Amino acid sequence: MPGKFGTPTDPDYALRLAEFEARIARGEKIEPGDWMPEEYRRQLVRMISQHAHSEVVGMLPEGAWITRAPSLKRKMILIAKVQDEAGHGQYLYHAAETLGISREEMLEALLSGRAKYSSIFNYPTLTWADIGTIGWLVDGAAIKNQTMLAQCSYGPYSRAMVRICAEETFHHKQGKEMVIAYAKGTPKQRQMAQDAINRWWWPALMMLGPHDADSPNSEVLIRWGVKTKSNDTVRQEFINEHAPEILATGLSLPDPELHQDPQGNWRHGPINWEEFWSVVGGNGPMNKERLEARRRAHTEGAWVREALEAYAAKKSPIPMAV
Ligand code: FAQ
Repeated sequence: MPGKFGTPTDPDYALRLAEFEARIARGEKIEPGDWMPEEYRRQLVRMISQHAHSEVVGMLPEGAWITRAPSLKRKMILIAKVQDEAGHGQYLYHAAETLGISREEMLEALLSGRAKYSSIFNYPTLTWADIGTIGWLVDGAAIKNQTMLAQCSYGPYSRAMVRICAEETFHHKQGKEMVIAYAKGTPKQRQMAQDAINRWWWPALMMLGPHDADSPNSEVLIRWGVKTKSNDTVRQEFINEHAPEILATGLSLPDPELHQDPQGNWRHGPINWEEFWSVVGGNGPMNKERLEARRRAHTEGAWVREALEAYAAKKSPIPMAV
């Protein structure tokens, strides 16, 4: 149930805001129906809907390989993973709906190209080794970000994150296992794994968002406990875990400046933010194909929505308005 969304022109805004911020400071969760600033609601709808779209669009690069998996075991794992991503999209659309936006509005924003989704899913999956690499790097980056968001001040988003992180941990492990197997495999497998790491490393760093100095939303999100860490902090945590593990397999990383500093942090070379903003702006290698695939799925799935509505009307004791 949507709550009351306060704006600075409300006579009691300052008082309500102080109470709201005190609740967050005490570690309480904000729940649907509670008073909240309209800007808090807007930021959450923006982030959660983008996140939901990312999960659903994120099914496409991996889904393309289900029919070409090299073994029954790998195929079963991949089907389960792609299905999990659909489920994550569902949890997240539900979480956003608690803020008074409808599923239809969110989908319309995605299909019309107005909504954002993660930059990472606009890159192509060229070989089977990309599937393991997405698990290790993309799910690895997603988990770092989402474990942080599991602490988020908005109850429904925080609880969705806890469930999602549990499943992403499996995604991450299967990817890591696959890349390690190929790194120890035949020269061809090793070459494929290296090529995939070379292509996904930088986009994985970018998916955690622009540098803190170029992140206009971070300040208010951190103030209200939505993000509890900055983009650069999460990125550093991701690199500190993944760089040494990948190097330990004997594979290399495509960053000649990568090194560990005396404090133990793995420092990276310059990120190509021009490429990032071009992808975010709709001009990445696969942006058009991804949106086209989602639009096609929506059109071809119309009969499922109609069937569900007809079934609900049949079951409903009160005749539904058509
Ligand atoms: N792509 O001010 P900030 C996954 C936009 S799930 C596109 O720093 P913020 C699971 C940003 O929206 C991956 N746009 O923004 C999986 C903003 O524009 P706006 C998705 C981006 O929100 C694995 C502008 O730049 N995860 O991978 C990106 O504070 C495998 C300025 O940026 C989430 O969505 C980007 N990478 O921080 C599924 C987690 N980064 O909206 C399938 C939730 C930034 O003002 C297979 N989201 N922008 O017009 C977040 O944690 C945050 O939104 C960040 C960005 C950290 C992504």
